[in-house]
Order: sequence, then structure tokens, then C-alpha cells
Amino acid sequence: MSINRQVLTLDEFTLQQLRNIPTATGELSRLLRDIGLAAKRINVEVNKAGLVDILGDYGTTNIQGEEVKKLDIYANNQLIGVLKHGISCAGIGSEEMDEIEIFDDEVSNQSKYVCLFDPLDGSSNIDVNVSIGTIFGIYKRVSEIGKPCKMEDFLQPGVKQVAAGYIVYGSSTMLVYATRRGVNGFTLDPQIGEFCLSHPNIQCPSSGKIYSVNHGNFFQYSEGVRKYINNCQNKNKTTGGPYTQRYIGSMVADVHRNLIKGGIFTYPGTIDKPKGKLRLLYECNPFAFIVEVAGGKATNGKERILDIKPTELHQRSPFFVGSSNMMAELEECLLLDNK
Ligand code: AHM
Repeated sequence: MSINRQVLTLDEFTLQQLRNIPTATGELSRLLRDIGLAAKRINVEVNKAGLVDILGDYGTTNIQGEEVKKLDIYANNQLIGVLKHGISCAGIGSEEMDEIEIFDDEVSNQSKYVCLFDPLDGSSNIDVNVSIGTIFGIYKRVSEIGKPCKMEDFLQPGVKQVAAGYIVYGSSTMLVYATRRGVNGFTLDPQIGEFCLSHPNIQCPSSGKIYSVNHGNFFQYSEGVRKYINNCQNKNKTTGGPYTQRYIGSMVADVHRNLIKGGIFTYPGTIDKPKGKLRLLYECNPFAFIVEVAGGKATNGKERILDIKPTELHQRSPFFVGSSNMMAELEECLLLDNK
């Protein structure tokens, strides 16, 4: 089999980008490289997930007498490890931790970025061999450089992200990240252990045929959301409906597919949970940023996700994200809820 060694690796690509920005310090490139390293380590463990019965269930002791960490805790530890020992991150917030972790040391206090992440999203799918993912958003600090970072650095609106990305552990492992300059996707080449540029300059098609929603909650949704779902299921000359329903229960995989093929992903609020399930800071904001840079849209049904000023680290938000024309159609239906 011939292998194309001409493709750019993640490191080569970020360095190339750096050359185009004379004022850049390289700190963001290093941060992305650190996340790429953690992703490779997480990938190795995710690929072994089917072997837990042989090697020891997560949370128990394996036959070598080693404690087998739960995969989401393992992923969390890997990310914290690379970011703490790197030189580009002043602190992190994670889905797995109640509080932010401030890397209060001489080097980290000089770093200008903080990072928020969901180390392993869709973790209920691990046991059944369905794609799962890691999501991250990176912000420039607003607190004073040289001092420990603060909570205010993490509670910035999503529009302030300087970069955001995700890793999907699927039929192949991909890292996709966005800066304001564009969205690029890298596929892990297992032969050389590097993420290689496979999807340059990703654009989200303005229309699509896929809608992703948990239909089980249908009667819990607002009138506007139900109207939109009905529209998706009906013949429609303007939009080319009916659309195709695809929902795997791993947002990373669902949004990744819709980003590439065109589509809409929704996790609306319900009667029982008006704010839905997804977390604003490390689930909605990174995807809203990525999809917007790629030409799509993201809202909570009332306002642009990226404009929301967060008040809490783990706050939830309804989430609608996808192709711009489909989002416009949705927003028209949601007017029913604001009457
Ligand atoms: P998790 O944090 O427990 O992994 O849950 C997040 C996941 C998302 O990836 C996915 O879109 C959603 O939960 C699915 O939830 P539901 O099963 O309620 O549709």
C-alpha cells in the first residue's frame, strides 16, 4: 500500500499557519499540539474499550493488579496532564470536575490561555462500540498575566473563543479545530501516529437533509420545536423534505456528520428540563464556534449561543446548530414559542 507522506501533520499545519501571522508567539500552536497528544493517548484506551472484560472492568482491578480507571476519568487526567505540564495553559475547566483547576506555577501563570473541555462526550456509548468524542474551547485570559488565572477567564461568552475543536473516536479518529481563520480536520494515521490534514477548510453546506433530535422526547418539546420536527418529516417543495433522521446519542459524532454533510442537530429544552441537557461552556460553545466559522449557525432557540454571557461553569442550555438554511427554517417555527 502506498502512503502519502506529503500531507501536513497537525504540527506542521499549525506551524505553517504561524508563519502567516508575524505577531503570533506560537503559544496556541503548542496548546493544540498538547491536546493532540492527549487525544492520541485517549484514542489508544478508547480502542481497547471492548477488552475491559479481559483486562479488568473500569473502576476495578485488572489481572495485573492495576486499577483500571474509568475511561472518562482517564481522558480527563490525560488532558489535565498535558496542559499542566505544557507551557500554554493557565488553567482548565472540565465536565468531570466541579471546580476549575488553576495551574498556579511560575510558567503557567505566564500563559495567556485557559481551556474548557468535555474529555469524553457520549460516554454512555462506550460499552456498545459507538463513536464518542472530546470537545474543547480555548479562551484568551482576561485576568492579569503573571498571576494565577481566575473564574472570570472561564465565564467569557463563546464569541471570545480563540479556537475550539473536537476529536471523534470513530471508524477513524479525527481532530477538527477552528480558529477565526477557518476549520480544518486531521485524521489520525495510525502508522505514523500523527494527525494528518485530511479535511482542509471545512465548510458546512448551507442546506442539508439530516435532522438529529431525540424523538423520544417529542411530546416534551415546545410547540415550535414540534412544528419544526413535523416539517422535517413532511414533503416540502422548498426544502426538498422529508429529511432523514440521524441521532446516535454522541453529539460529537452527530454534529461532525452534519457539519460535513449538511444538517441540523438539536437538543431542545423539555417540560421537565427547560434548559435541556447539554453544557454551554464545553459542549455548546465549542460547536457553535466551529459551525459558525464553517458558515452555519447556532442558537439556544432565542439567542445566538456565542453571545450568551455564562454565569456558571456547568450551566446547561438548549442547543440548535447546523446548516444556515435549516436553522432559518427552525427559527421561523420557534417564533411560535415566543408569541
Ligand atoms: P454525556 O455527557 O453523558 O456523554 O451526555 C452528552 C450526550 C451528547 O453527546 C448527546 O448528544 C446527548 O448526551 C444524548 O442525550 P440523550 O440520550 O438524552 O438524547
